[in-house]
Amino acid sequence: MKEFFIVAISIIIFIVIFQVSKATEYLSILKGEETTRKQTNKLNASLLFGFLILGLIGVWYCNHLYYPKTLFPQGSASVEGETIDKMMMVTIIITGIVFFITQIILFWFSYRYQEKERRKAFYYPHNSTLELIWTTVPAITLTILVVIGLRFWFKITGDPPKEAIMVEITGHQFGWDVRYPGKDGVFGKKNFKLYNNPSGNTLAVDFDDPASHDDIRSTEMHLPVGVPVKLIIHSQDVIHNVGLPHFRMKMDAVPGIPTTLWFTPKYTTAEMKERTGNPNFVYEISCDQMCGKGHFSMRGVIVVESDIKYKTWLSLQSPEYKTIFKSETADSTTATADSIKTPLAKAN
Ligand SMILES: [Cu+2]
Repeated sequence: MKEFFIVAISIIIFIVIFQVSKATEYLSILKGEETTRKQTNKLNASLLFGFLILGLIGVWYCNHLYYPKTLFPQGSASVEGETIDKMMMVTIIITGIVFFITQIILFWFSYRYQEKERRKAFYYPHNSTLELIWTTVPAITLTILVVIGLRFWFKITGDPPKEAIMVEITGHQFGWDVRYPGKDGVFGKKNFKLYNNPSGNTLAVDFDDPASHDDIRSTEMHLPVGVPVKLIIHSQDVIHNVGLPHFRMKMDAVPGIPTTLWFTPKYTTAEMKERTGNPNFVYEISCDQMCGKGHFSMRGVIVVESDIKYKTWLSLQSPEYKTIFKSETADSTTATADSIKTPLAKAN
């Protein structure tokens, strides 16, 4: 609330100053007085200088107020995210230096070179050397930044280390479903035609594929700490986005086109609770793509834990196949592919 009033008061002060200067300007035009015009000019020059000082204080104050509330001071919770933080810092430093130099010069010049008696403007229309410098230096700098970013992009969307685990995440309006490949390490095939809400097969898994029989489905994602994880990302309806701010990762979930991304969690959820001093800390999956009226509610949770805890959790999960075909599997432990398919075919 305090911040709101500070912003509101700043805006009101700005509007008042703007209106006063505008009124003074109109008055001088109406009166046609040379002295009033000169006074207005002087006032404008001083206001511009004041704006520079206030602006610089504002930049410092906002940073002081809001920086601790960002996720930056926590550091990246994934090994790969450290590179993102470094790239971000380099970009902020480079653009920050340029910002301060250009803004200070802009407002200082407006004040320093205001209209004065017997002062004549210096005519300086062109300088090829200067133009060459301010075109090539930013072009080279941006190219270097883009190349570093692209190399990183190819890394995290490429093949993960051999020991990586695979987790599938599917977005829908409005929530996330997570699937693990089970003991065989292979995901069962999917076919959108098999989507069946009443039976619970909303991920459209083809249960004719034996690889699907040990696949585990969950609404919460559990990950072991220190082990690379490759996310295979799907969407069932519109474009969503798997946003993992603590890990500095995000990737679009596109219907029909699976996307991937891998990273290595550095801290367990319990460690993050200590690091942040927040006993309620959870790793969050936020949908980073406006995907409809319930977009705000697409919050998923990732639990990062020790390898043992992760394996224990996984072993306690019942495969989706068993959950969906409870009655069939209870009758016969050797359910055939046909008997599995029947209830779906009937429901279709
Ligand atoms: Cu979404």
